Amino acid sequence: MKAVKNILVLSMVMIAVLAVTGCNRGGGGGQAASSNTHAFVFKSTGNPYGERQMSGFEAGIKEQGGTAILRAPDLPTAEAQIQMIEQLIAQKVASICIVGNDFDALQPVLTKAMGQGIKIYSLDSSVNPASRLTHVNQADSEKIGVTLVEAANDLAGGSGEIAILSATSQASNQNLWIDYMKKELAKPQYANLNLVKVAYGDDLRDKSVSETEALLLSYPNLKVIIAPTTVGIAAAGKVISDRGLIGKVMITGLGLPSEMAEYITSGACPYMYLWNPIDVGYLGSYVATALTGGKITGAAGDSFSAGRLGNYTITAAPDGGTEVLLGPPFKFEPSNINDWKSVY
Ligand code: RAM
Repeated sequence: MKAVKNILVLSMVMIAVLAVTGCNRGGGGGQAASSNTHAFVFKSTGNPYGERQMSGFEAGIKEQGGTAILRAPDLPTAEAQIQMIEQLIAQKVASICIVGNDFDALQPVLTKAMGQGIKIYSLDSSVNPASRLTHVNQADSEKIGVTLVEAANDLAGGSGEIAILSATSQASNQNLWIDYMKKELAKPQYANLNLVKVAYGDDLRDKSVSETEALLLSYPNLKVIIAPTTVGIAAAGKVISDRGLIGKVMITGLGLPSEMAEYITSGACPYMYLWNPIDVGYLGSYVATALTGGKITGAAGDSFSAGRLGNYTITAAPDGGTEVLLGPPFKFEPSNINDWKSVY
């Protein structure tokens, strides 16, 4: 009897923990949340980059005495995120941080949320300016595009076929970076670099593997794959390594050091870039409380303090909205990758 009681008590504690942390398992709609409950909706489950962003967000909210609700749909679609946001509106959360699966499609549900006093901002993958108060941008978007073209040019030796392996075709962060890559590639100094295809692995491991294989099959002379997604670059690194193509086809892009260390060391990916995804989420948590606490409205010029990261000022974003910029991207290469692979 005592054992049964213990199990019951344990189950109740676990249910309480799940309700607090959100996860995707508990916390259905309808319950009233406190004014200090802040939600984070990522693109999809099973993405280690997203998990790190969420852990930074949760740590930041907790350190400010609030409650974090973490959500992500099984597949990276706007429809699934719309359902989640409807639930969060019913739960009366104070703020929602959205990593958008579409730039425009979430506008009706996000404006509905804002109409009910919920502070909405995007992070990582932006939603359109009418759907948000501000956006937390991990790094300057143009700089990312330019840097990745410079890297591809360097690895290709100034000429030949290159391809891009992206996330979903609707991902606004990847699409913006790709637009800047195309603008850069149009410059005369890249006249001998030929972008043959933009493929979409949807930030799903298996699809990213099969899209890489299809690229290799269709373009036997391919020299470089740029993957501006951590899921895509890790999948491409694996395919290149498994097929013995190290040195023939080179990978670069945006990757997690923990997933890419072996490919950077082997030369499959001579170098790549990223920022600290834990810090992106942590910065988001301070945007949440600055908005709900009335310290900022999301307008350009607003300043706030972001805990251990210091002070930030909101600036005008290229899309006509506003944004908060975390900082410059960092280059990972053989000489430093071992220092970072256990950090994120
Ligand atoms: C993937 C996601 C995410 C992006 C990183 C670089 O994990 O698409 O949105 O910022 O890559």
